[in-house]
Amino acid sequence: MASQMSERIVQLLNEIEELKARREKEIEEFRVRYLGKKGEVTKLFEEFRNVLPEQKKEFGRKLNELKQAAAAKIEALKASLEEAAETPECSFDLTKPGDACELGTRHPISITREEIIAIFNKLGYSLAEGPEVEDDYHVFEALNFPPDHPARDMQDTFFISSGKSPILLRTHTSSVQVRTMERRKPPIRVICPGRVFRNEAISARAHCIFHQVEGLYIDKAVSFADLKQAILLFVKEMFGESTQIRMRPSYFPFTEPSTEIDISCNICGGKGCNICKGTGWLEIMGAGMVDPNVLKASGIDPEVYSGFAFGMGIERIAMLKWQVRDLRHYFENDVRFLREFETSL
Ligand code: 2NM
Repeated sequence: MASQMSERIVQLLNEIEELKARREKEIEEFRVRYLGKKGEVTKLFEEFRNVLPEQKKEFGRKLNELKQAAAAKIEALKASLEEAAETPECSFDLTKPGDACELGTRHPISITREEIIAIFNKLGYSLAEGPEVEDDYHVFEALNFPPDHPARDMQDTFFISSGKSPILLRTHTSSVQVRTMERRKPPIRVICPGRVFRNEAISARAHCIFHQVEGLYIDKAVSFADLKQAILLFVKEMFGESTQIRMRPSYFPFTEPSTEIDISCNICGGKGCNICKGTGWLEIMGAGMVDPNVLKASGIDPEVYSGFAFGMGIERIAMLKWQVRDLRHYFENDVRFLREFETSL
């Protein structure tokens, strides 16, 4: 009798240790099977009565151990089931918000270009664009450049093909204005933004690729006074109402007379500082009355019409507006530089 009970206790201990449950219902079934009123462990307690008195102590201890082992196993199964319920099978929580995706910023050249265009749009200028790869005629010939002009030299211009009518990268966007004059009758009011290319060594002040905006206004009786007023209005919108302009005589093949335009230094207000090198003035663009030869070449009668044109480098305007010290920043796209313009979106 005693050895039978011993065997049964060891058997049940092993059985209980092996128990596995995936549902709460299974755990309850185990409890009933072992610890219920008619359960296996309960049955052994009933048989305990028949155990010889001198063996009662030992069997009592063994039985209590079995009962505790069964109860502990059932508790352990319940706990692991609860834990499993808290850790879903799919480790992705699809309801969680995603990682924030950082937004880029507008490039200062784009911000400046759009601001320039918007100002001239208000004055009635519309946008015109043209090819970056051009022919000699539209970049030089039609713009009154003499055959031996230094800009036509390999030193200054990137040539794609040579020969009688070379193909090249435009050195200014004036070629777009030539194409506009060829196609359209006056009145013409266009603004031409675009990339231009010059064979120059890269430094803080020069780059072989840069951006220009040029403007052209042709109608009957357009005068130098109209040019001056248009530029003054642009400058006040761009750099502030108190900005002054000054015009210095200059020379371009495509305009006569020609002028270079300065603005009063927006840093020192004209008193003189290290930005304006003590002069109180900053050069911002070139302009002039379109040469009659240029009008004639594109089929516009200079006896009937006159016009003015101007051109500026976007990099330079942006440099003056935001005190950028080195032109190379615009081309390196270092996010620490670009982030500076976040608020200008
Ligand atoms: C400048 C300065 C002065 C200019 C002239 C023309 C055209 F096609 F009408 F003749 N377009 N742009 C011009 C005039 C450009 O840039 C410094």
